[in-house]
Amino acid sequence: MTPPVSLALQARIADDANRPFAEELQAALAERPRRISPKWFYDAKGSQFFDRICELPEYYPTRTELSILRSRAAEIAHQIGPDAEIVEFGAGSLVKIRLLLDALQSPRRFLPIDISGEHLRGAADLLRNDYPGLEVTPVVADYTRPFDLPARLPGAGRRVGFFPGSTLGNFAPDEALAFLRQAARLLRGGGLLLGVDLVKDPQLLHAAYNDAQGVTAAFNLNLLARANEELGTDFDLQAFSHAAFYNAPHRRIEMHLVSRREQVVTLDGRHHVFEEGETLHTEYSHKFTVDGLRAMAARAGFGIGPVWTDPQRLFSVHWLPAAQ
Ligand code: AVJ
Repeated sequence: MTPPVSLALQARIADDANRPFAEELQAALAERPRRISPKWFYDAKGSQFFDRICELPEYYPTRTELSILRSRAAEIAHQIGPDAEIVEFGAGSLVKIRLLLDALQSPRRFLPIDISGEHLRGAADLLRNDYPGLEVTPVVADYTRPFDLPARLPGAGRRVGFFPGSTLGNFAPDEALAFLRQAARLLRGGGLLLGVDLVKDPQLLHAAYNDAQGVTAAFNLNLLARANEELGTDFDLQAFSHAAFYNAPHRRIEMHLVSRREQVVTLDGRHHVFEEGETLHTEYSHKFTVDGLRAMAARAGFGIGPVWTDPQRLFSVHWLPAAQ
């Protein structure tokens, strides 16, 4: 029988789990410009909003990447070779990894890496059922920090990373380079299959992050709702607006939450004044050229392999071999 857990203990457990979010938000509110990592978008509600974004008519990246993976699966599998160990950065979409696994010749092991153990275990269980020959080894880690992988299986083929969805674009440029350097080290002798969004007509980009139904706005504002629920902040959701725009010189969409009036927000007894029009920056979404991405990958220690795009060149999937 599970012993009853007192309310006080439950509250302490919750506090411990929420401390990283509280600390990062406190720091974000104190700095100028105010900036918080987009990783805090993804509580249960935020993940649901993101799933809805992927279905929006304006949001082309998900369906375009899926169409590339579907139509090029055989060529991708040929680059990767037999008996591979697949390392996914983030316990991502089970649709995308299945497309890859279905095309590969006898994949040996799947290692999804995610900061949330719960999310990971769910994803791992679902895959184990459908791929009985595949070993599934979840790794709980923050892949933006240094970490190691379990030893390679004897007789396994290449170790191959999978990083779809243009999540690389969420990093600042120096963070993206650091991530790629770590990936090149972890994947030595194998390679990285990387999906990134491409530079394009700013109007198309703008529409993708300012959808008519307002789902992206709700996704952005949910960060404040989450803080109110988990950390006891007093953000007035009516007093903040979603703002997303294309910063052409930096080739990125920036998402912000803009204060509609002067207001004070309190977190753990500390007061933070927002002037009218002051923002909390919540996300970068960098857009790449094929050559620019390849140049960054080369600096990180990768070789250059084939790139696959859709006919409109909206999105790209790169095979980046990692030196031995
Ligand atoms: C798919 C996580 C990279 O930058 O497009 C979608 C998330 N943000 N709409 C992206 C997102 C706003 C996103 N990532």
